[in-house]
Amino acid sequence: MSERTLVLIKPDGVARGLVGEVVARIERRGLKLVALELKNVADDLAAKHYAEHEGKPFYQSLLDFITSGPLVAAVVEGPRAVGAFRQIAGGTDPVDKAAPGSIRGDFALEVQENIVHGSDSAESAAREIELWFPGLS
Ligand code: RTP
Ligand code: MG
Repeated sequence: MSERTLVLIKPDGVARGLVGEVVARIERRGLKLVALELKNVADDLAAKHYAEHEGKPFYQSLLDFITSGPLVAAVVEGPRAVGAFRQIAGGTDPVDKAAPGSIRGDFALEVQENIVHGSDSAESAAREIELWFPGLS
């Protein structure tokens, strides 16, 4: 059964010219793009997106980072898209958790500047897709 997930290519990924690389990996896996947009993110959207992290020590730094420059937001669709993209992305910490061959394991060194976001469950995906692409059919 097909599902959807929200992918962000974070400002570090865009600044480093990794948009094509990330999109190629998504498509190579067999997942389909159903929405794609370059965006400058307002503070309130960033805060809603990362609401689950409010109160954590890295929260303000994370909001500053995610609003620091343009990012690419995308909706990606396919069988088991949520888990498949998390696998392509690799673990949150690019050195201790992300395997070589994953996006983070290949391109990142720091836990915050880790190139991509992917929804962590079907429920998160539904919430995040409505936040970033309201009314997408
Ligand atoms: P994401 O939400 O961006 O897909 O990443 P994730 O599920 O792998 O990790 P999550 O725990 O949701 O954390 C969200 C983002 O916050 C930054 N972070 N910094 N300094 C820190 O200890 C720390 N921990 C997390 C990362 O950018 C992480 O992707
Ligand atoms: Mg997360």
